[in-house]
Amino acid sequence: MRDDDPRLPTSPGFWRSPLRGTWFTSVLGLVLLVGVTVLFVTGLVSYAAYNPDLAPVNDQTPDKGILGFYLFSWPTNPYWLYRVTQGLHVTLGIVLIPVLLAKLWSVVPKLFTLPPARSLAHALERVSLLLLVGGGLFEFTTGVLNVQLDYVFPGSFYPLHFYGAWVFFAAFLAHAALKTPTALRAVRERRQHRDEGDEGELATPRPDAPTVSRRGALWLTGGASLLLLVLTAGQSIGGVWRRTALLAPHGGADPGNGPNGFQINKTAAYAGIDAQETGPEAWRLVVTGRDGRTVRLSRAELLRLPLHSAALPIACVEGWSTADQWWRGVRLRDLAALVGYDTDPPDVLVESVQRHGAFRRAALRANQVADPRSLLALQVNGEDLSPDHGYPARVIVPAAPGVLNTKWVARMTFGDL
Ligand SMILES: Nc1nc2c(c(=O)[nH]1)N[C@H]1C(S)=C(S)[C@@H](COP(=O)(O)O)O[C@H]1N2
Ligand SMILES: [Mo]
Repeated sequence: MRDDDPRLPTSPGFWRSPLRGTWFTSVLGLVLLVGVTVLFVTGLVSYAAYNPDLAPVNDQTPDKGILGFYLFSWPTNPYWLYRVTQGLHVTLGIVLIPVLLAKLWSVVPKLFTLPPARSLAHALERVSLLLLVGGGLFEFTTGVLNVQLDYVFPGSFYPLHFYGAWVFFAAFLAHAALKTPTALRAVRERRQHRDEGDEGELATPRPDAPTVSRRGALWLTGGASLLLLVLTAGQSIGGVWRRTALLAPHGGADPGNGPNGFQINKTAAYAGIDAQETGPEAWRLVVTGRDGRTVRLSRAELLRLPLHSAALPIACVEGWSTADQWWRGVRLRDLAALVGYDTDPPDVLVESVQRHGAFRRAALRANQVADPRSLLALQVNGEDLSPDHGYPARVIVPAAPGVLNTKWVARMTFGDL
Protein backbone atom coordinates (compact mmCIF):
# COMPACT_ATOMS: atom_id res chain seq x y z
CA MET A 1 0.00 0.00 0.00
CA ARG A 2 1.41 3.35 -1.09
CA ASP A 3 0.10 5.21 1.93
CA ASP A 4 2.04 2.90 4.20
CA ASP A 5 5.34 4.10 2.77
CA PRO A 6 6.85 5.95 5.75
CA ARG A 7 8.64 8.37 3.41
CA LEU A 8 5.29 9.92 2.53
CA PRO A 9 3.38 12.22 4.88
CA THR A 10 0.22 10.31 4.03
CA SER A 11 1.61 7.38 5.98
CA PRO A 12 1.16 7.37 9.78
CA GLY A 13 4.74 6.16 10.06
CA PHE A 14 6.06 9.38 8.50
CA TRP A 15 5.20 11.27 11.69
CA ARG A 16 7.67 10.25 14.36
CA SER A 17 7.16 12.53 17.34
CA PRO A 18 6.26 10.49 20.43
CA LEU A 19 4.48 13.54 21.82
CA ARG A 20 1.44 13.23 19.61
CA GLY A 21 -1.49 11.48 21.22
CA THR A 22 -5.05 12.02 22.29
CA TRP A 23 -4.18 13.33 25.75
CA PHE A 24 -1.76 15.98 24.49
CA THR A 25 -4.20 17.24 21.86
CA SER A 26 -7.09 17.11 24.33
CA VAL A 27 -5.43 19.32 26.93
CA LEU A 28 -4.57 21.95 24.32
CA GLY A 29 -8.04 21.66 22.82
CA LEU A 30 -9.75 22.23 26.17
CA VAL A 31 -7.64 25.32 26.80
CA LEU A 32 -8.67 26.65 23.39
CA LEU A 33 -12.30 25.77 24.05
CA VAL A 34 -12.39 28.22 26.91
CA GLY A 35 -9.96 30.75 25.44
CA VAL A 36 -11.49 31.06 21.98
CA THR A 37 -14.96 31.42 23.48
CA VAL A 38 -13.75 34.35 25.57
CA LEU A 39 -12.06 35.83 22.48
CA PHE A 40 -15.27 35.56 20.47
CA VAL A 41 -17.43 37.15 23.14
CA THR A 42 -15.03 39.99 23.91
CA GLY A 43 -14.62 40.57 20.18
CA LEU A 44 -18.36 40.92 19.63
CA VAL A 45 -18.49 43.17 22.65
CA SER A 46 -15.79 45.37 21.15
CA TYR A 47 -17.83 45.85 18.00
CA ALA A 48 -20.89 46.80 20.09
CA ALA A 49 -18.76 49.34 21.97
CA TYR A 50 -18.30 51.34 18.77
CA ASN A 51 -22.08 51.97 18.75
CA PRO A 52 -22.20 50.94 15.10
CA ASP A 53 -26.01 51.00 14.92
CA LEU A 54 -26.07 54.62 16.08
CA ALA A 55 -24.70 56.23 12.93
CA PRO A 56 -22.93 55.16 9.74
CA VAL A 57 -19.78 57.07 10.76
CA ASN A 58 -19.31 54.65 13.66
CA ASP A 59 -19.84 51.50 11.66
CA GLN A 60 -16.79 49.77 10.25
CA THR A 61 -18.89 46.82 9.06
CA PRO A 62 -22.00 48.32 7.46
CA ASP A 63 -22.98 45.18 5.54
CA LYS A 64 -23.17 42.94 8.60
CA GLY A 65 -26.89 42.23 8.23
CA ILE A 66 -28.22 39.85 10.85
CA LEU A 67 -24.75 39.38 12.34
CA GLY A 68 -25.47 42.59 14.22
CA PHE A 69 -28.50 41.05 15.92
CA TYR A 70 -26.90 41.24 19.33
CA LEU A 71 -25.93 44.93 19.35
CA PHE A 72 -26.85 46.95 22.41
CA SER A 73 -26.29 50.48 23.70
CA TRP A 74 -22.86 50.60 25.19
CA PRO A 75 -23.03 51.70 28.85
CA THR A 76 -20.83 54.29 30.58
CA ASN A 77 -20.38 52.11 33.69
CA PRO A 78 -18.09 50.83 34.97
CA TYR A 79 -15.89 53.55 33.50
CA TRP A 80 -13.05 51.05 32.85
CA LEU A 81 -15.32 48.62 30.97
CA TYR A 82 -13.67 48.76 27.55
CA ARG A 83 -10.24 48.85 29.13
CA VAL A 84 -10.96 45.41 30.60
CA THR A 85 -12.88 43.80 27.73
CA GLN A 86 -10.45 44.89 25.04
CA GLY A 87 -7.34 44.39 27.17
CA LEU A 88 -8.58 40.85 27.73
CA HIS A 89 -9.36 40.31 24.05
CA VAL A 90 -5.94 41.38 22.78
CA THR A 91 -3.86 39.92 25.61
CA LEU A 92 -5.61 36.58 25.53
CA GLY A 93 -5.37 36.44 21.75
CA ILE A 94 -1.60 36.88 21.93
CA VAL A 95 -1.17 34.50 24.86
CA LEU A 96 -3.09 31.74 23.07
CA ILE A 97 -0.81 31.76 20.02
CA PRO A 98 1.59 29.08 21.36
CA VAL A 99 -1.38 26.93 22.40
CA LEU A 100 -2.93 27.27 18.95
CA LEU A 101 0.33 26.38 17.21
CA ALA A 102 0.97 23.41 19.49
CA LYS A 103 -2.57 22.19 18.92
CA LEU A 104 -2.25 22.46 15.14
CA TRP A 105 1.12 20.73 15.24
CA SER A 106 -0.34 17.90 17.30
CA VAL A 107 -2.97 17.08 14.66
CA VAL A 108 -1.00 17.81 11.51
CA PRO A 109 -0.77 14.14 10.45
CA LYS A 110 -4.53 14.11 10.09
CA LEU A 111 -4.26 16.70 7.38
CA PHE A 112 -2.58 14.11 5.16
CA THR A 113 -4.68 11.02 5.85
CA LEU A 114 -5.97 9.14 2.84
CA PRO A 115 -8.46 8.73 1.41
CA PRO A 116 -9.35 12.42 1.78
CA ALA A 117 -12.97 11.51 2.37
CA ARG A 118 -14.35 8.13 3.37
CA SER A 119 -17.97 9.20 3.25
CA LEU A 120 -20.12 12.27 2.80
CA ALA A 121 -20.12 12.86 6.55
CA HIS A 122 -16.36 12.57 6.64
CA ALA A 123 -16.04 14.96 3.68
CA LEU A 124 -18.21 17.51 5.47
CA GLU A 125 -16.16 17.13 8.61
CA ARG A 126 -12.96 17.80 6.71
CA VAL A 127 -14.40 20.90 5.03
CA SER A 128 -15.42 22.18 8.44
CA LEU A 129 -11.86 21.56 9.63
CA LEU A 130 -10.56 23.68 6.76
CA LEU A 131 -12.80 26.51 7.91
CA LEU A 132 -11.70 25.91 11.48
CA VAL A 133 -7.97 25.93 10.82
CA GLY A 134 -8.11 28.56 8.09
CA GLY A 135 -10.47 30.75 10.08
CA GLY A 136 -8.39 30.40 13.24
CA LEU A 137 -5.12 31.29 11.54
CA PHE A 138 -6.83 34.18 9.77
CA GLU A 139 -8.29 35.63 12.98
CA PHE A 140 -5.06 35.38 14.92
CA THR A 141 -3.02 36.79 12.04
CA THR A 142 -5.28 39.77 11.30
CA GLY A 143 -5.54 40.52 15.01
CA VAL A 144 -1.79 40.53 15.56
CA LEU A 145 -1.16 42.56 12.42
CA ASN A 146 -3.66 45.20 13.49
CA VAL A 147 -2.08 45.53 16.89
CA GLN A 148 1.56 45.27 15.94
CA LEU A 149 2.05 46.57 12.45
CA ASP A 150 -0.54 49.26 12.02
CA TYR A 151 -2.13 46.78 9.69
CA VAL A 152 -1.04 45.85 6.20
CA PHE A 153 -3.94 43.84 4.77
CA PRO A 154 -5.93 44.86 1.72
CA GLY A 155 -9.27 46.24 2.83
CA SER A 156 -10.24 47.36 6.28
CA PHE A 157 -9.24 45.25 9.25
CA TYR A 158 -12.66 45.49 10.87
CA PRO A 159 -14.91 43.68 8.36
CA LEU A 160 -12.28 41.01 7.72
CA HIS A 161 -11.79 40.29 11.41
CA PHE A 162 -15.53 40.48 12.10
CA TYR A 163 -16.71 38.18 9.30
CA GLY A 164 -13.75 35.89 9.86
CA ALA A 165 -14.77 35.57 13.50
CA TRP A 166 -18.23 34.28 12.59
CA VAL A 167 -16.87 31.73 10.13
CA PHE A 168 -14.21 30.61 12.57
CA PHE A 169 -16.56 30.40 15.52
CA ALA A 170 -19.24 28.48 13.63
CA ALA A 171 -16.66 25.85 12.63
CA PHE A 172 -15.25 25.98 16.15
CA LEU A 173 -18.65 25.22 17.71
CA ALA A 174 -19.20 22.26 15.41
CA HIS A 175 -15.74 20.93 16.22
CA ALA A 176 -16.20 21.47 19.96
CA ALA A 177 -19.54 19.65 19.90
CA LEU A 178 -17.90 16.66 18.22
CA LYS A 179 -14.66 16.53 20.18
CA THR A 180 -15.22 17.88 23.68
CA PRO A 181 -16.59 14.59 25.07
CA THR A 182 -13.52 12.72 23.78
CA ALA A 183 -11.16 15.35 25.11
CA LEU A 184 -12.76 15.35 28.54
CA ARG A 185 -12.64 11.55 28.66
CA ALA A 186 -8.97 11.49 27.66
CA VAL A 187 -8.04 13.97 30.37
CA ARG A 188 -10.11 12.19 33.01
CA GLU A 189 -8.75 8.75 32.19
CA ARG A 190 -5.19 9.91 32.26
CA ARG A 191 -5.75 11.46 35.68
CA GLN A 192 -7.24 8.21 36.99
CA HIS A 193 -4.60 5.88 35.61
CA ARG A 194 -1.55 8.17 35.60
CA ASP A 195 -0.16 6.37 32.61
CA GLU A 196 1.10 7.53 29.25
CA GLY A 197 -0.72 4.78 27.40
CA ASP A 198 -3.56 6.79 25.94
CA GLU A 199 -2.12 7.10 22.47
CA GLY A 200 -5.23 6.88 20.33
CA GLU A 201 -5.24 7.46 16.59
CA LEU A 202 -3.04 10.56 16.85
CA ALA A 203 -0.06 8.58 18.12
CA THR A 204 2.66 7.47 15.72
CA PRO A 205 3.26 3.76 15.14
CA ARG A 206 7.03 4.46 14.80
CA PRO A 207 7.94 6.80 17.64
CA ASP A 208 11.38 8.40 17.82
CA ALA A 209 13.07 8.39 21.20
CA PRO A 210 11.48 11.17 23.27
CA THR A 211 13.50 14.31 24.06
CA VAL A 212 10.81 15.70 26.32
CA SER A 213 7.76 14.15 27.95
CA ARG A 214 4.24 15.11 26.90
CA ARG A 215 3.81 16.87 30.19
CA GLY A 216 7.10 18.68 29.59
CA ALA A 217 5.95 19.78 26.14
CA LEU A 218 2.80 21.22 27.68
CA TRP A 219 4.89 23.11 30.20
CA LEU A 220 6.98 24.51 27.34
CA THR A 221 3.84 25.68 25.55
CA GLY A 222 2.53 27.19 28.77
CA GLY A 223 5.90 28.83 29.35
CA ALA A 224 5.80 30.45 25.93
CA SER A 225 2.29 31.73 26.68
CA LEU A 226 3.43 33.05 30.03
CA LEU A 227 6.31 34.88 28.39
CA LEU A 228 3.92 36.50 25.90
CA LEU A 229 1.66 37.44 28.79
CA VAL A 230 4.49 39.21 30.58
CA LEU A 231 5.52 40.97 27.37
CA THR A 232 1.98 42.14 26.58
CA ALA A 233 -0.31 42.52 29.56
CA GLY A 234 1.39 45.64 30.92
CA GLN A 235 0.06 47.72 28.05
CA SER A 236 -3.39 47.43 29.56
CA ILE A 237 -2.68 46.64 33.21
CA GLY A 238 -0.22 49.49 33.59
CA GLY A 239 1.88 50.13 36.69
CA VAL A 240 5.30 48.51 36.76
CA TRP A 241 4.11 45.99 34.17
CA ARG A 242 4.12 48.72 31.55
CA ARG A 243 7.90 48.38 31.51
CA THR A 244 7.79 44.69 30.61
CA ALA A 245 5.24 45.25 27.85
CA LEU A 246 7.87 45.05 25.14
CA LEU A 247 5.36 43.72 22.62
CA ALA A 248 3.09 46.74 23.09
CA PRO A 249 2.06 48.39 19.87
CA HIS A 250 4.09 49.64 16.98
CA GLY A 251 6.61 52.18 18.27
CA GLY A 252 4.24 55.14 18.47
CA ALA A 253 5.26 58.68 19.23
CA ASP A 254 7.19 59.16 22.46
CA PRO A 255 4.77 60.98 24.75
CA GLY A 256 7.61 62.21 26.97
CA ASN A 257 7.07 63.03 30.62
CA GLY A 258 4.84 65.49 32.40
CA PRO A 259 1.07 65.90 32.48
CA ASN A 260 0.65 64.96 28.81
CA GLY A 261 3.12 62.07 29.10
CA PHE A 262 0.80 59.18 28.29
CA GLN A 263 0.36 57.12 25.19
CA ILE A 264 -0.45 58.85 21.91
CA ASN A 265 -2.30 57.09 19.15
CA LYS A 266 -2.06 59.41 16.12
CA THR A 267 0.03 62.55 16.53
CA ALA A 268 -1.15 65.95 15.40
CA ALA A 269 1.46 65.87 12.64
CA TYR A 270 0.28 62.48 11.43
CA ALA A 271 -3.33 63.64 11.39
CA GLY A 272 -2.31 66.74 9.44
CA ILE A 273 -3.37 69.19 12.14
CA ASP A 274 -2.12 72.66 11.40
CA ALA A 275 -1.16 74.78 14.43
CA GLN A 276 -2.64 77.86 12.71
CA GLU A 277 -6.03 76.21 12.46
CA THR A 278 -6.13 75.22 16.10
CA GLY A 279 -4.65 78.46 17.44
CA PRO A 280 -6.67 81.09 19.35
CA GLU A 281 -7.24 83.30 16.30
CA ALA A 282 -8.73 80.75 13.97
CA TRP A 283 -10.24 78.00 16.11
CA ARG A 284 -13.88 78.11 17.13
CA LEU A 285 -16.02 75.25 18.35
CA VAL A 286 -19.27 75.20 16.40
CA VAL A 287 -22.12 73.62 18.34
CA THR A 288 -25.47 73.04 16.64
CA GLY A 289 -28.65 71.81 18.28
CA ARG A 290 -32.42 72.07 18.37
CA ASP A 291 -33.90 73.68 15.24
CA GLY A 292 -30.44 74.48 13.96
CA ARG A 293 -29.54 76.69 16.92
CA THR A 294 -25.81 77.30 16.67
CA VAL A 295 -23.19 78.77 18.97
CA ARG A 296 -19.55 79.42 18.17
CA LEU A 297 -17.14 79.38 21.08
CA SER A 298 -13.48 80.27 21.35
CA ARG A 299 -11.32 78.32 23.71
CA ALA A 300 -11.30 81.25 26.14
CA GLU A 301 -15.10 81.24 26.13
CA LEU A 302 -15.19 77.52 26.76
CA LEU A 303 -12.87 78.00 29.72
CA ARG A 304 -15.37 80.46 31.22
CA LEU A 305 -18.17 77.88 31.17
CA PRO A 306 -18.58 75.65 34.24
CA LEU A 307 -15.61 73.26 34.19
CA HIS A 308 -15.71 69.74 35.59
CA SER A 309 -13.18 67.00 36.13
CA ALA A 310 -13.23 63.26 35.55
CA ALA A 311 -10.54 60.60 36.00
CA LEU A 312 -10.81 58.35 32.96
CA PRO A 313 -8.50 56.15 30.90
CA ILE A 314 -8.00 55.99 27.15
CA ALA A 315 -8.55 52.40 26.02
CA CYS A 316 -7.74 51.58 22.41
CA VAL A 317 -9.04 48.72 20.27
CA GLU A 318 -5.38 47.72 19.89
CA GLY A 319 -5.46 46.55 23.50
CA TRP A 320 -3.35 49.25 25.13
CA SER A 321 -4.85 51.61 27.63
CA THR A 322 -3.64 54.38 29.86
CA ALA A 323 -4.07 54.66 33.58
CA ASP A 324 -6.81 57.09 34.62
CA GLN A 325 -5.96 60.62 33.54
CA TRP A 326 -7.40 63.69 35.19
CA TRP A 327 -9.39 65.46 32.48
CA ARG A 328 -10.96 68.89 32.87
CA GLY A 329 -13.42 70.55 30.56
CA VAL A 330 -17.03 71.27 29.74
CA ARG A 331 -19.68 68.60 30.19
CA LEU A 332 -21.15 67.38 26.94
CA ARG A 333 -24.62 67.74 28.40
CA ASP A 334 -23.89 71.39 29.25
CA LEU A 335 -22.96 71.99 25.61
CA ALA A 336 -26.25 70.35 24.59
CA ALA A 337 -28.06 72.70 26.95
CA LEU A 338 -26.46 75.70 25.21
CA VAL A 339 -28.20 74.76 21.96
CA GLY A 340 -31.66 74.00 23.22
CA TYR A 341 -31.49 70.61 24.95
CA ASP A 342 -31.85 71.66 28.56
CA THR A 343 -33.05 68.25 29.68
CA ASP A 344 -32.60 64.81 28.13
CA PRO A 345 -29.65 65.53 25.89
CA PRO A 346 -29.77 63.67 22.55
CA ASP A 347 -27.05 61.93 20.53
CA VAL A 348 -24.22 63.98 19.11
CA LEU A 349 -22.02 63.84 16.04
CA VAL A 350 -18.50 65.04 16.83
CA GLU A 351 -16.23 66.16 14.01
CA SER A 352 -12.55 66.99 14.11
CA VAL A 353 -10.46 69.66 12.46
CA GLN A 354 -8.74 66.66 10.87
CA ARG A 355 -9.70 66.29 7.19
CA HIS A 356 -8.77 62.71 6.37
CA GLY A 357 -8.79 59.44 8.22
CA ALA A 358 -11.53 57.13 9.43
CA PHE A 359 -11.47 58.40 13.01
CA ARG A 360 -11.93 62.11 12.37
CA ARG A 361 -15.55 61.93 13.47
CA ALA A 362 -17.67 59.80 15.75
CA ALA A 363 -21.21 59.69 17.05
CA LEU A 364 -22.01 59.39 20.75
CA ARG A 365 -25.26 58.04 22.09
CA ALA A 366 -27.59 60.00 24.36
CA ASN A 367 -26.59 57.93 27.41
CA GLN A 368 -22.96 58.89 26.80
CA VAL A 369 -23.78 62.58 26.37
CA ALA A 370 -25.84 62.54 29.56
CA ASP A 371 -23.11 61.10 31.78
CA PRO A 372 -21.69 63.88 33.96
CA ARG A 373 -18.17 62.51 33.42
CA SER A 374 -18.40 62.90 29.64
CA LEU A 375 -16.39 65.99 28.79
CA LEU A 376 -15.16 68.13 26.03
CA ALA A 377 -11.75 68.20 27.70
CA LEU A 378 -9.55 71.27 27.49
CA GLN A 379 -6.94 70.17 30.00
CA VAL A 380 -5.42 67.00 31.29
CA ASN A 381 -3.59 66.38 34.55
CA GLY A 382 -3.64 70.10 35.35
CA GLU A 383 -2.23 71.37 32.08
CA ASP A 384 -3.57 72.32 28.66
CA LEU A 385 -3.94 69.41 26.28
CA SER A 386 -0.85 68.92 24.18
CA PRO A 387 -1.28 69.10 20.39
CA ASP A 388 -0.90 65.32 20.19
CA HIS A 389 -3.62 64.71 22.77
CA GLY A 390 -6.13 66.87 20.94
CA TYR A 391 -5.53 70.58 21.68
CA PRO A 392 -7.57 72.74 21.70
CA ALA A 393 -10.35 70.34 22.78
CA ARG A 394 -11.14 66.65 22.72
CA VAL A 395 -13.91 64.34 23.81
CA ILE A 396 -13.52 61.91 26.70
CA VAL A 397 -16.32 59.50 27.60
CA PRO A 398 -16.35 56.87 30.37
CA ALA A 399 -16.12 53.21 29.30
CA ALA A 400 -15.95 54.07 25.59
CA PRO A 401 -13.32 52.78 23.19
CA GLY A 402 -10.56 55.27 22.35
CA VAL A 403 -11.92 55.77 18.88
CA LEU A 404 -14.95 57.63 20.24
CA ASN A 405 -12.72 60.13 22.07
CA THR A 406 -12.33 62.48 19.13
CA LYS A 407 -9.32 64.81 19.22
CA TRP A 408 -9.01 68.36 17.79
CA VAL A 409 -12.78 68.79 17.88
CA ALA A 410 -14.20 71.47 15.56
CA ARG A 411 -17.92 70.79 15.43
CA MET A 412 -20.61 69.11 17.51
CA THR A 413 -24.10 68.51 16.19
CA PHE A 414 -26.66 67.50 18.81
CA GLY A 415 -29.89 65.78 17.81
CA ASP A 416 -31.31 62.33 17.32
CA LEU A 417 -29.13 60.58 14.78
N1 LIG B 1 -9.41 63.33 15.27
C1 LIG B 1 -9.02 62.11 15.73
N2 LIG B 1 -9.35 61.73 16.97
C2 LIG B 1 -8.95 60.52 17.44
C3 LIG B 1 -8.20 59.63 16.65
C4 LIG B 1 -7.87 60.04 15.33
O1 LIG B 1 -7.19 59.33 14.56
N3 LIG B 1 -8.28 61.29 14.91
N4 LIG B 1 -7.85 58.39 17.14
C5 LIG B 1 -8.70 57.86 18.21
C6 LIG B 1 -8.16 56.65 18.81
S1 LIG B 1 -8.27 55.22 17.88
C7 LIG B 1 -7.67 56.61 20.09
S2 LIG B 1 -7.18 55.16 20.79
C8 LIG B 1 -7.54 57.86 20.87
C9 LIG B 1 -6.16 57.99 21.43
O2 LIG B 1 -6.01 59.18 22.13
P1 LIG B 1 -4.58 59.67 22.57
O3 LIG B 1 -3.72 59.74 21.34
O4 LIG B 1 -4.77 60.99 23.23
O5 LIG B 1 -4.07 58.64 23.54
O6 LIG B 1 -7.87 59.01 20.10
C10 LIG B 1 -8.99 58.90 19.29
N5 LIG B 1 -9.29 60.19 18.72
MO1 LIG C 1 -7.69 53.54 19.18
